[in-house]
Amino acid sequence: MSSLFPALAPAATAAADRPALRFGERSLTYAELAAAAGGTAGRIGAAGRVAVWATPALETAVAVVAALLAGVPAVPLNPKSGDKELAHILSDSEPSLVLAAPGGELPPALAGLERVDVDVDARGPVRAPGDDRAGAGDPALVVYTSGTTGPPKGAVIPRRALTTTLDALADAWAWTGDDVLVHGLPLFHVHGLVLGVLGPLRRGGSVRHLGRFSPEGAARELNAGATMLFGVPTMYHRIAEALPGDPELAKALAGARLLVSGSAALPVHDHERIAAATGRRVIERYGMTETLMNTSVRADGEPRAGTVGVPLPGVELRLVEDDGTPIAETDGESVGEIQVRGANLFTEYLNRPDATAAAFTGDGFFRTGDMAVRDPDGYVRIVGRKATDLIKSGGYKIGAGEIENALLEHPGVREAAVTGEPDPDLGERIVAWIVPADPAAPPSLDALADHVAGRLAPHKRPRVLRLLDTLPRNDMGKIMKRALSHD
Ligand code: MCA
Ligand code: AMP
Repeated sequence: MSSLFPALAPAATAAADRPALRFGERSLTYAELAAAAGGTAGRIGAAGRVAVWATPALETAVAVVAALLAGVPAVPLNPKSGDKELAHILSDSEPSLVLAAPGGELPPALAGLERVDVDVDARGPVRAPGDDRAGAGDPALVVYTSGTTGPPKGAVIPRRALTTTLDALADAWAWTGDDVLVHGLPLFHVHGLVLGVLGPLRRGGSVRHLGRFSPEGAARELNAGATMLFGVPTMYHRIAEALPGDPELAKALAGARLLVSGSAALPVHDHERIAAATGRRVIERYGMTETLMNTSVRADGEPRAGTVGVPLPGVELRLVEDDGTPIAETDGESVGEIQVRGANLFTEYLNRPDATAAAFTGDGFFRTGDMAVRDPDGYVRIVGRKATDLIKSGGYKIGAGEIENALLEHPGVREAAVTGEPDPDLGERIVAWIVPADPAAPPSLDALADHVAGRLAPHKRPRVLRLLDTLPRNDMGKIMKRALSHD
C-alpha cells in the first residue's frame, strides 16, 4: 500500500487496519480514514482556505485531515459561535467553502459559502493531492484566539509547527502508536484538535472522543483500554470532586499511563486530591495557540504540582525583565515574562501585520505575556500574566474588551467593564460591572448572558453581574479595573 499520510502521519501506513478515530459508536481505521479524508480532499480542490464546522464529531476530524491532505489551510469554527464573532472570523479568513457533517443547518452567516458535506463512509481510492506538495512552512491551520481588546485574531499555524510540537511531545511523554487517548475537548482549539486528534494520528495510535466531557466517560474509556487522558483543569477539578464517591473512576485513573492537564493552571489542591485518591500524579504542559507546546513535565521526570515542567526539545525559552533583559537566575523567585523561539511557533496573525510585529522581539522570540519563575533544576512555574484584561475560564482564553464591546451594544447598558474573579471550577469566572442606562430598570444577568452568548459564544457570557452608579476612572478617563473589588 502506498503511504496514507506521508507528511503528517508517517506511522499511519503500518497501522492501516488499526483504529484511528472513535467518536461514540462510530470509528475509522487508518485505511478508512485515508479513504474518507482522501475523498473529501478531492472535493476541496484548490480552495484558498476552508472553514470547518467543528462539532465534536468524526466529521470534524476527517475534515481537518482532508484539508491537510489537500494542502489547504483549515479554519476551525466553534459551532456555538454567536453572529458577531462568526461574521468577523468569516470576513477575516475568507474561506472558499465550509466542510460540515451532513444534515443540520448552518447559521445564516455561512449561507453564502459553498457547503461540502463530509462523508466518513466514503471508500474511494486514497487521494492525497497536496500532502506531499505542501511545504513545511505552508499554513496548516488558522485558529482564532482572543486578545485583550478587539475581536479575536487568526493565528496562522504552519505544517512544520504541528509536526515539531507533536514530535517533541512524543519525546517528552514516550507517546507511541500503542497509546489510546481519551478526551472530551472542543475541536476548534489547539488543545483538542492538534494535541487531541492530530497527535494520536501522527503516532499511529488512536483517539476516543467523548463528544462531551464527563468523569464517567473518561473512566469508562480508561477502564476499557485507553492509556492517556487530556483535559483542561476544569475537567480534572470535576474528576477530583467525583473521586470520593466513585471507585470505578479511581481505578481508571490509577491504571492510566499518563494524565495530562493544560490550557490553564491546575490548582495544587486538585493535583493533591487526585494523587491521594488514585496514587497517580497529573502532569502539566504549557502551550499557547501561537506557540503550540512550549514546556512539559516529562513522563520520565519528576512530577511536581504547580509547575509546567521543562522546555520541550527544540524550544528556546527565556524569562525577561520588563525592559527585555534576560533573567539568568533559576532561583525559583525571579519573575519574568516567558519568551519562546522555535519551529513550534505560528507565522503571523492573519491580516494583522501590526499585531504580528508587536508579538515578536527583534531576535525572533515570541512574547507570551505569561509571567514565570524557574526552579534551580529548570522547571518553569507560571505565576501570572502581564495583561489583566485576559481571562481564562474553563481553559478558554477570553478578552475582556471583546465582552465589554458586546455588552455596550445592549440597550440597557450605559457603561461596562469586565473582569475575571477566582472560581474553583472554571479557574476564573467572568464578571460584568455595569452602569445601567436606566438605574430604575437595570438589565438582568440572564439577559446580558444571553446577549453575549448570542453575539460571541456561550463560554464568553458573564456569570456574575455587579451594578454600579459609575465606573472608577483615572484622570485620563481610563477605567481602573483594579479598583473594582470582588468582595
Ligand atoms: C448556558 N449555555 C448557554 C447559555 N448559558 N448557551 C447559550 N446562551 C446562554 N445564556 C450552555 C452552554 O453553551 C453549554 O451548552 C452549557 O450551557 C454549559 O455551558 P458552560 O457552563 O459554559 O459549560 P461547562 O460545562 O461549564 O464547560 C466546562 C468545560 C468547557 C467543558 C470545561 O469550559 C470546555 O470545554 N473547556 C475547554 C476549553 C479548551 O479546550 N481550551 C483550549 C484553548 P452545552 O451543554 O450544549 O455544551 S487553550 C489552547 O488550546 C492552548 C494551546 C493550550 O495550552 O491548551
Ligand atoms: P490560548 O491563547 O487559549 O491558547 O491559551 C494560552 C494560555 O493558556 C497561555 O498563555 C497560558 O496563560 C495558559 N496556559 C496554558 N497551559 C497552561 C498551564 N499548564 N498552566 C498555566 N497556564 C497555562
